[in-house]
This record gives sequence, C-alpha cells and structure tokens, in this order.
Amino acid sequence: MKVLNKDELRHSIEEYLKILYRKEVSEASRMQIYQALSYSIKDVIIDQWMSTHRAFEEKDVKTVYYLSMEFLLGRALGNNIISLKLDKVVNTVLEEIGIKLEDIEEEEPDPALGNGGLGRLAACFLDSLSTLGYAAVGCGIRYKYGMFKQVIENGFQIEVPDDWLKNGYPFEMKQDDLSVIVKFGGYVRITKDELGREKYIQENYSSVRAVPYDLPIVGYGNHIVNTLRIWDAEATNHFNLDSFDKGDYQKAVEDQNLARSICEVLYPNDSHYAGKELRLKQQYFFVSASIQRAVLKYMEKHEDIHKLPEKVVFQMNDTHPSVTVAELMRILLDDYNLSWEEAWEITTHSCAYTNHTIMSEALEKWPIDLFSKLLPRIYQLIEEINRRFLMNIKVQYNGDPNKIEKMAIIYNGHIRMANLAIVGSFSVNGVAELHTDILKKQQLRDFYEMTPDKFNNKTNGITQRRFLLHGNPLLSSFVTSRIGDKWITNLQHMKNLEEFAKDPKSQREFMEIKYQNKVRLAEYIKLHNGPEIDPNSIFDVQVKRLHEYKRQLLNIMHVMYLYEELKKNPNMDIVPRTFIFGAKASAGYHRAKAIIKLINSVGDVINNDKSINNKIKVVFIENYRVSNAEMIFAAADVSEQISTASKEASGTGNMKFMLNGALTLGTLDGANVEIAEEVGVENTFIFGLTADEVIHYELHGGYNPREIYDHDMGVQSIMKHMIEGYYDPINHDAFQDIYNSLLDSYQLDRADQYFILKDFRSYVEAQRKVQEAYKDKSWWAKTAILNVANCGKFSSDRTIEEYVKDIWKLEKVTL
Ligand code: H2P
Repeated sequence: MKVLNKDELRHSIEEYLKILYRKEVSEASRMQIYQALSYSIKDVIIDQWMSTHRAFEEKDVKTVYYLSMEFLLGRALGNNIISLKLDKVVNTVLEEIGIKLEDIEEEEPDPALGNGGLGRLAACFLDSLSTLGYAAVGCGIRYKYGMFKQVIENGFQIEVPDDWLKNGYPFEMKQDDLSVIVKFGGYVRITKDELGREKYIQENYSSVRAVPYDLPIVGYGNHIVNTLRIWDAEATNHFNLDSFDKGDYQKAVEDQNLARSICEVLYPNDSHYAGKELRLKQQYFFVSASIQRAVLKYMEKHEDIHKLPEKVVFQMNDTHPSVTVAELMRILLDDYNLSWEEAWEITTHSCAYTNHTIMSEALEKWPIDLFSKLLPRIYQLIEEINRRFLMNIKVQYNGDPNKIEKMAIIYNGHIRMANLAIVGSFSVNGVAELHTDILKKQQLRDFYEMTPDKFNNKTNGITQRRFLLHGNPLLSSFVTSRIGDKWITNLQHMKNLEEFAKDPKSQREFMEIKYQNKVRLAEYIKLHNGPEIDPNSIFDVQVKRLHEYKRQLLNIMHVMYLYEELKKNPNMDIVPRTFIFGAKASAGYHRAKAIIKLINSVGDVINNDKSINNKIKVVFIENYRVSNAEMIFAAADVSEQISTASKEASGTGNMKFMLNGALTLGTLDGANVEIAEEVGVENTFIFGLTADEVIHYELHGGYNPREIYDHDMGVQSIMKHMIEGYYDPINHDAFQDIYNSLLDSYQLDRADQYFILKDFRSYVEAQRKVQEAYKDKSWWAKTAILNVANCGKFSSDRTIEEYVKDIWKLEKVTL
C-alpha cells in the first residue's frame, strides 16, 4: 500500500506544479498548490481504489447502488487527508512551503450537487459505507451548475451560478469506456423474434451518451475506497457526414441540445415538478445509465440473471429515482428476454425505497401525456405494472374504489412515482421513528395495511468524521484526550465522556473551546460582509434550507418580540445573544425569499440600534453550504430545530449540532424526539404542539389565528411593525404576503398553516428558559458535554449498519 512520507509528498507537489503550471513552489498561487496537493493525494487514493476493486471482485461481494439525484459532498481535500491519516505529513510539508492547510482548503470549490439534508445524507452514507468496508456505488448526476451561490444585496437574496468545474476538479476521473446510451422519445414497434415471442423495439428516438465520472469515497484509515459515479451527457450524434447524407441535420442538432441541457442544473427540491420535462429527463437519464451499467457489470462475472438480487441492491433515495423499477423491468424483459413473472421477481427483490418527506411537493407526479411521449416503452411497462397491481387490489379488497384512488400508480391522468416505488420495492423506509410512524398511520397507510412487512424505520445519521474530526479539531482533541479515539469509527464510545460532564476542569475547558470556535466564526462573519459579534454572547443558530415548515419565520418573530420588549424596558435582564441564520431559498419560492429579506431587515435595525447596547445581534450568513456549516456547528450554543411538528421527517442538522455540544431548542418533530430520548428531555428545550395535535387540527380544518392576533398584543405589535415599515421603510411591501399568510387562508393553504402564531408563546417561554439556563455556566457546560456524550446513536455508521442488516445484506470487507 502506497504511503507518503514528507519528502515524497514535497517532491510530488513540485512535480505536479511543474507538469500542470510550469511553476516552482515559490511562484505558485494558492489555487495551484491546492491542485498540485490534490493530485498528489489522489495518487495515494488511486492505489487503494484499485486494490479495493480487486478485493470486491475476488470476494464477489454484493453491492448497493445508492441512486440519488443529489450528493452534497462538501470539500474533498481535507476530508481525504484525514481519512488517509496524512494530516501530519501534509501539515509539515505545507509549513515548509510557508502556507496553512486551511488556506489551501479554501481554494477548493464546494461541489454543491444538492439542496439540503437529503443530498447531505447521501454523502454521509457513502462515507460510512467506505469506512465500514461495504461495497457501494453512489449514482448521480454531474450537474454543471449545482446549487446557486447566494449573494445578499440590500437584504435580498440574489442567485449567482456556481461554476464549480471551472478550474477542473482534481478528484474526478472520466470513464469514457463505461459510457452507455440512453434513449428518449420515438415510438415502440412490436415485432416477433425467431421463437415467435413479442419484441418491443423503440424507434425513431433521440439519444444521448451517458459518460460516467468517478469520484473516490475514501474510508477512514481502512484503505477502502468506494465510488461515487456521476453521469454527464454527451451527444451521440456528432455532426458527421452520415447524418447530413440522410438529411438528418435537424435530428443531429436536437441530440446535441438534448445532451447539453440534461446535466445543466440542479432543480430545487421544493419546486412543483409537474410539467418540467427536463426534470424527468434527468431522472431517467441517470437511472437508466446506472442500472444498465450495474446489470452489465453483474453479467461480466455471473451467468444467471435470476440471481441478480443476491449480488445487487438498488436503493432509491426518495421518489426521484423511482423510474428504476420500470427501467430494470425493461432491461430484463427486452434485453434478457425474461418472462414478466421472472422479471418482476428479480425487480422486486432488488429495489428498495426511502421516503424523506411527507411534503406533497416531493411526491412527484407526471402527466401521462408528457411521460408517455418522453419514455414510451417505460410508460407501457408502468401501465402493465399498474394493471397487475390493481388486479391484486381488486382481489384483496373487493374492488374498493377508495383503495384504488389512494394506491393506483396511474390515476387521474398522472403517474404517481411514489406509488411505483412502493409497489416495486421489497423495502420502504422512513428516516426517523416519528416519520415512519406517520407514514404507516397516515401518508402511506393503505400500502402499510396491504404489505406491512415492507415497512421499516432507519433513523438518519451523520458522519462524525466530517462534522467533528474535520470541522471541530479543538473539540475532537478534547474528546480524544479523555476517552481515546475509538469514537472516530464507533460513536457509541462517546458515552464514556459522560463521566466528565460534572468535572469542573472539563467544563471550563469545554467552554473555552466553544469560545475559541465562536471567535473563529465571528472572524469568518466579519470577513464575509457580516456585523461584528461578541463571542461571549449566546450563539443561537438556525441553519438549513429555507422553507415555511422549518419556521425561520417563528425564530425571527421572536427576535422582533425580544427587541421590542427591550426597547420598552432598556433595563431588562437579558443575556447577550447573537441570532445566527443561514439558508438558501429556492429561486422561485417568493415567500421564502421574503423571509430572508425580513431577517436581514430586522438585523439591520437591531444591529445598528446603539440604544440596546449590543444585547442582541442578528446575523444572516451569506451562501450557507457544507464548508461553512462545519464551522458554524462547532460554534453554536443553541440549535434551533423548530419545524411544525410532523413536518420535518428527521433533520440531520439537529444531530450535527448535538455532536458539537449545542443544546437543542426544538419541537417534538423528526429525530428531535430521539435526540431528547437519548440525552434526556431535561437536557433539551422542547416546546410547541405535538405531531398528533398538529395532525388533529389539520384533519379538522386548522385553527383560527385571528383569535391569537386579536388577543395577544405582543404578536399584534410585531406583525403590525412588519408591514408598517418599522423594519424597512422602503421595502416593507415585501412582508405583506408573509403577514397575510399568517392570518388569511388562500386557495388550498389554510391561514397560518404552519402554526407559527399557535406555537409563538410556547416558543417565547422556551427561549426564556434558554437564557435562564445559560446564566448557570456550569449547568450549561455539563449539559453540553452530556449532549456530546449521548450522540452515539446519530452516527451514519449506525444507520448504515441497520440498512445493511435489514435491507441490503452486504458483507463487510477488510483489507
Ligand atoms: C429532507 C427532509 C429532512 C431529512 C432529510 C434526509 C428532504 O431534507 O426534509 O427532514 O432529514 O431529507 O432524510 P431537507 O429538508 O433538509 O432538504
């Protein structure tokens, strides 16, 4: 196994600087050193990558294909250095060169191929799969532009394209020889083969060449390297003489355009996809390419296609890749000539589905017309899957039209992709206990009643390697100095930290580390257009995608309330607090963007009001993403997890904060419930309606927020100020819609459908308790340490072991 010593690394960096840029170390820019260092690290990875492959092949292990439209990777260089345990060597060499690793890391683009939790979960899962020694391939799309870069101008979000590939990405490898063709459109001709069997042939189609780019996923210290395979599209039909001869010029142009458009952009996950043909093209494109490749690879070493489920499992990350079910059927029927029964048996033993949200916007539905034109053969197959499934329903439920209405795959002119995924899978899982419960009892109740054994829960997790070892080196050393370093690969070991929770020296040291991390974040904020903030204040943080159900609005309304109280009573007893936000709103989500503007306007007023003596500050961190998230989690005292109960399937930010010793202020939603269970509810600040209460209101037409508005003068005052220009004399029109959404129903949306006013007082009270608790530094330090000590359950290593045991059945490989 290749390891690098200091001299070899130095030599390698020098060589790459020469080859790539014709430069000496002393002349090279930081970007050039970043590239040269990354290539040097990649050299080490390549050897491990090859030997991992060899071992997987020799042992003929089963592989999970994790199909996901999103992988929110974060930067690779630092993480790879840590996983290869090369940090000391790298630091020594860079010191010689006179540059810091952190500065070099800053040169790396943050591949933002995802929106939020779902994509980041996929990245954590790959990290765990490699570290635990399981064979896995992540399958996704190589978007040219991932998530946009967010710039805040005059308080408004502006979206700027993020051209992450502009300087080349050193860790990727193009694998031209593994390309496959993906077909769209045309029609299906039915003929008979020589044995008289019906054959379905797609004709007059457009096609693209799917070209894989492989990224290494390096296991921690175990020499295992798995692959994330992201697909790019190239035109099949170059402008060759052939096409001109046939008068096919138009088609050649179309194919070029098709290839160019498919991988261009990442869609926001809260947009309504209906009618967005390009989104469906993306889905089929990467699914078809991935499944074709997986089957080809299996057939290289095996003879019997019937045994595919023994060696391959396809995990569909949410509804987006659910066309997998039909694509696998197509390959088995059309390419391998299996009977329907044989093909269905194989498909339903290879496919598994994870549901990540009950928000209806994510349960994709496609109009039949659009779908059947784009994917004529796939549509035929879905029709047949649906026909057979409806026959089962009819037999089992006496043709009950209610059951058909809820469960049919094709209904009301639409194809319901979640239903396809459920019917075609042997496993359906939710991502936290509460969420899985809601799926069983509400959302997917009929499916659960029909096939209860398919349903299971897999509470999400996060990788402690990125979010503690890499993101918070001070706290990592604190932990390791006390309990050793086993926690890096087995987070349950954190439990041993519990005995230090009451130790005054550990408490002081913990608070000092938190302070240092707050200083680091304060400097970052200042450097990135933010205000000056006091590291002695409570850092109260809410960072996540902006969505009404996540209730950033509730948070900022509490800030407005606190400010107004403080104005009325300047001597009010208050512990200085910095409210920190970070969030991107999808470009078309106007209300979410108005909430960002509101946060910034409120911040402007408060941060510039000398009369309150810096007691509260509001910061909106521009362009929240994985790389600054690592720093933010490390610096947080309070973790805001305040979604409307029942709406946040799990949350994973909540776990990252806990791991870094922040205390949860949250509703009993998603994985917050399990966090409270693990650390003890007395060591969290829980407030608000429960999921049952929310669901009860929803089933009975909601509640009347006007009553609260009329009687609660605090609420009334902040709401009036919102629209009267108190926080923004020029742009306050932007807030009228927010105000209306809280008081009036509009079309299908009930007034205050996320129960912000309903939970307001309970939130204010919880916030008051936070402040009281913080006054007792020793209690706070003890509780923070207890949070770290009890986060063992929330490692993605635990989640992956559960997937492996219950769903994937993979073998562990050691090298
Ligand atoms: C979603 C859910 C989260 C969940 C995550 C991963 C879609 O992510 O809403 O509750 O933790 O998937 O399962 P997000 O909202 O963060 O984009």
